[in-house]
This record gives sequence, structure tokens and C-alpha cells, in this order.
Amino acid sequence: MAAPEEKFDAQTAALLSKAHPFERKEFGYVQRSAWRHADRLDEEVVELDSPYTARFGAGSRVFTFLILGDQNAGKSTFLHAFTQHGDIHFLELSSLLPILASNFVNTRFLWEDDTRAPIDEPPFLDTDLGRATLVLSAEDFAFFVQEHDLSPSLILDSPPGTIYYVIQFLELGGDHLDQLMDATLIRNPQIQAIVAQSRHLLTSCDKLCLTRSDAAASARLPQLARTLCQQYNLS
Ligand SMILES: Nc1nc2c(ncn2[C@@H]2O[C@H](COP(=O)(O)OP(=O)(O)OP(=O)(O)O)[C@@H](O)[C@H]2O)c(=O)[nH]1
Ligand SMILES: [Mg+2]
Repeated sequence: MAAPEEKFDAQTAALLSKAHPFERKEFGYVQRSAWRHADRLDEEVVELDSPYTARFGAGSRVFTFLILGDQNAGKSTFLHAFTQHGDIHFLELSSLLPILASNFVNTRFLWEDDTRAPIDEPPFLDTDLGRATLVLSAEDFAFFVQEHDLSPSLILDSPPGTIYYVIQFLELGGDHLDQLMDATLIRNPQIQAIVAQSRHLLTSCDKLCLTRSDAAASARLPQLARTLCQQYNLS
């Protein structure tokens, strides 16, 4: 685990010491975890490493879900669950959804001179951009669709030669969400580049999902959701 940085006050340093492992980057703080099915390591799985990858290799069909919600509603906890292989319930989850490989990235964008705390409740950093990516084989995904009575079009409308299905959950929050809604808020060119990448990710979204921890605190959420839906043609 990274050592708490000296620039933070004692309270923030204490929170960071309880955080899921994180790295300090030029653009901020990143938490990552990954999982890969041990019995199927020989299967060639699409590359999941980059937090920004919007395209996957030929033969992959991608479904993208945007997760929005109140602060500390548990969004990152949900995203992280797909890689949390040490948890006693992970086997239950992976039996339900037969994942070949999964990846979790949680990012808080804070430049060197920014002394704001990157966390307010451990173990996850306050999210600007978070992402969970799950890969399933075409055969396992078809079984999942059939077992759960989902629309056969999920399979039938896939391009010929689809061998993987990739499910992505994107979590957008904090300043990053505000910057996506209003480009005039962006001053730093590096943030502009990151926001542009997130815009690109948003254009590939299939569905918007809202999580709420507290109805009173959610007043801003419907408006945010409406604006994002209009801007990015989400449903
Ligand atoms: N009681 C309870 N606590 C939860 C649950 N899910 C998450 N938490 C806790 O709630 C806190 C915030 O969780 P996060 O997953 O970081 O929430 P978030 O929505 O990603 O927060 P932001 O990125 O800051 O908006 C952490 O302390 C979690 O351990 C849950 O289902 N029940
Ligand atoms: Mg989060």
C-alpha cells in the first residue's frame, strides 16, 4: 500500500492508510485490481489493461453501462466486486456470471499542486472515473442470456465471428462529471484530454443506471441524468 502523503492532514493520511492499494500518478491517484479465471488461463483474452480503452479487439461485442449516483452510494464497491476474488461470495458471483477475466480501475484526478483530499471514506478513492470490465466467452454469455430469459437479440444481433462479450460499467463522479456536463469548467489541457476520452467512452454507452443512497441528497441526480442522456443519447 502506498504511504500516505505528507501534504495531507492527519485525518486524510489516516483514511489513505486504510485505502485499497493505490498509486500516485502525475494526473492523480489510481486504484486497480484484476482477476482471471485460473482454469482457463490458456484462453486468449482481450486486453483489459488501459482504463481508457474504448475499443476491444475484433470478435468482441461490448455492452457499456454508465453508473451514476450520490457520493458514497457504493458505486466503486459494486465495480470492485467483479475482481474481489478473495471475498467469500466471489464464487457465488462468478457462478452466476461466468467471467473469464475482469478488471477494475478507480481514478481520482488531482494534479501535483492540488491539496484536496482524494478520499473521504475508505477503502476507495473518491471517484472521478471508475471502470469495471468483464469478459465472457460467447458460449458462456449465450448460456447466461438463456438462463436469465434475456432478449435473444443480445446474441442474434451480434456481428458474425463474435467470440467474446465484454460488459463495462463506468462510474463518473466529482469534478469530472461536472466537466463532462460543462466543458467551460476545464482549464488544464491535460484534463481536457482526459475529459475528451471520457466523452468518447460515453458515446458508446448502452444504458444509464442510477444508484441512490439517500433520497434527500439525490436532488441533483435526476437533472444530471437528464442532461447526460440528452448530450450523449443514453436511455
Ligand atoms: N453499509 C453498506 N456500506 C457500503 C455498501 N457499499 C459500499 N459501502 C460503503 O460505503 C462507502 C463508500 O463506498 P464507495 O463504493 O466508495 O462509494 P461511491 O459511490 O463509489 O463513492 P464516490 O466515488 O465518492 O461517489 C465505503 O465505506 C463502503 O465500504 C453497502 O452495500 N452497505
Ligand atoms: Mg466511487
